[in-house]
Amino acid sequence: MDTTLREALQESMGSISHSIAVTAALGLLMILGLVTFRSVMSEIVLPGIPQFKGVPILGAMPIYFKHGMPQLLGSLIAIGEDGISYANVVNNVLVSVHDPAMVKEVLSYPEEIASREGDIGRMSWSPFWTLRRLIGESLFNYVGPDTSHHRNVFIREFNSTKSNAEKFSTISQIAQEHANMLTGQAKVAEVDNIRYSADNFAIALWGETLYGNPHHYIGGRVLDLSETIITLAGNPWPSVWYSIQLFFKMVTPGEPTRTEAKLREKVAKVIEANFEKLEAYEKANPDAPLKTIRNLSVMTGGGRTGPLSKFAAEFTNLNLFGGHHSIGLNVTWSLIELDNNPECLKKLMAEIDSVDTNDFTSVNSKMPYLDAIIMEINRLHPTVHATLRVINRETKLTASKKPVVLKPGMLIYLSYLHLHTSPEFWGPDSYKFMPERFLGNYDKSKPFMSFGYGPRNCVGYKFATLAAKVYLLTLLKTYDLQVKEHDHEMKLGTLLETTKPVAVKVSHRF
Ligand code: HEM
Ligand SMILES: *C1O[C@H](CO)[C@@H](O)[C@H](O)[C@H]1NC(C)=O
Ligand SMILES: *[C@@H]1O[C@H](CO)[C@@H](O)[C@H](O)[C@H]1NC(C)=O
Ligand SMILES: *[C@@H]1O[C@H](CO)[C@@H](O)[C@H](O)[C@H]1NC(C)=O
Repeated sequence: MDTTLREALQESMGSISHSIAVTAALGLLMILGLVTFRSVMSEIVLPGIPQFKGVPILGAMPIYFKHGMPQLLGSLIAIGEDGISYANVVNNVLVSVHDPAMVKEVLSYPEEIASREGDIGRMSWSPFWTLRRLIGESLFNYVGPDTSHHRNVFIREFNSTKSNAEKFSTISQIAQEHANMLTGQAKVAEVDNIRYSADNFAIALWGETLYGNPHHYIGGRVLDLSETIITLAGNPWPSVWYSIQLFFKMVTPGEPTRTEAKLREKVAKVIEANFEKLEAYEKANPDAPLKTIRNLSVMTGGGRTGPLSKFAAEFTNLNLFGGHHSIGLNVTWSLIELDNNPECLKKLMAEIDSVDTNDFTSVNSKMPYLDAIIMEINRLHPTVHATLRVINRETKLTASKKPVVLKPGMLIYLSYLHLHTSPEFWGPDSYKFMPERFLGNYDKSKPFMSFGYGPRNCVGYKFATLAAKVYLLTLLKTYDLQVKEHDHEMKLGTLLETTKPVAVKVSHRF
């Protein structure tokens, strides 16, 4: 974690140092009676299901607060042989569901039964509340009748072959510009962290596609903001502080705290600047096709000029959270694995050199080995490594061997990473990078959900995949890449990160 992030986190904790914050928060919760021995210790809320007890008195709480959800989830998965286990943390019940059939069942629940945030009156610790306080409403937390209309608008814009074909030349052009930037005029360069280059590519791509602003990445403001938002959204502390402030009636349910409001102002500034770019672009190019944010706005009731529709305005904010790092990390992991697996790289280079990579149809549908590599990267290193749902209405988990009744307020955590990598589902080679698994008529019964599953799965799959493919193949076509260190490991933050920067030496191929 870099200093900006740490600062942002500390700011969100009211600038108190970490350990004091932990002690103070625990003390407060105890005093408030929110932590009772009953809830922390051992109340049996799911009879017959393994419960993670953690340490004496405090239960699973220290692990959750100190190490975060991914670590707690690891401990829960380790004890839940039948695909389910749980822990109590303060007055929350965290359930890990990690059997493929059960995961699919939970992700298929209609919103009346489960949603990402749960009931505002109950105010769960779902991190999606934090996300909403930081960026406002978005499709992520929508429930209700507008949802499917909004999903369809996204799908038409980002998940159709036709709209991707229209975006292809922009993607290729931005990818080449950003690849060239790695060395400037030189033949060889040392890149300290290829992830930042890939993130900047993604930011520039969004800037150009949405607003006609390919310089969106310059100054690092967008990268900083989006990193802060992502980190805060995956951290338990904002939820803890929020619940304390709620208790003292210092905030209105759902409204941001003062520090969160400051971050929102920064978000608003970035968006305002982009909107100015869009209007300038539109004035200068009155007959050009609509930029994507305008298109989204028009499709949802906005005008061809002037303010954006509510839907489009929400997406401008959501865009600061999603789509940058996921693409950047993706490319980063691809380079690491290709560097470790030279025979795969060789096959991929043969494919890249044998097709016209300037042609959309070739890239989209005639590069099976590149597709297999992207799939295998998504399997082994799914950027979105976990998600959760909050139970809104009591329901039976029918896919479970033992009877399980999920109750309102329970937080159900689902680890995509576990489903993708456990030898139980993928055999003894499950941790090996083997793109060949995804060639030809491969077995589609294995649990593979890097873009989610069910009614609230990802609406940006095709665009994201195309962008990652094009950037990766542009890098490989332009350079020989040498990843400097060979001991990169996964770090489970909000997204799936690397434990350290990924330095790469790039040398022009020709
Ligand atoms: C590599 C890139 C990406 C990955 C790995 C990814 C992954 C995911 C996953 C796993 C979910 C489901 C989360 C859950 O189950 O709670 C999701 C949802 C979503 N994604 Fe993506 N995504 C990517 C790129 C994009 C892009 C480019 C867009 C832009 C349109 C996008 C927009 C969304 C939205 C709006 C949702 C929520 C949909 C809903 O609630 O109905 N994603 N994404
Ligand atoms: C990488 O991108 C591909 C395609 O965009 C996506 O399917 C995958 O989830 C991403 N994986 C990583 C590790 O970022
Ligand atoms: C918006 O984009 C979609 C998908 O690319 C396209 O079919 C539609 O014609 C565009 N709408 C406008 C108003 O440009
Ligand atoms: C997006 O397209 C892919 C590939 O065609 C498909 O598997 C996926 O279900 C689509 N996603 C949505 C939300 O429509």
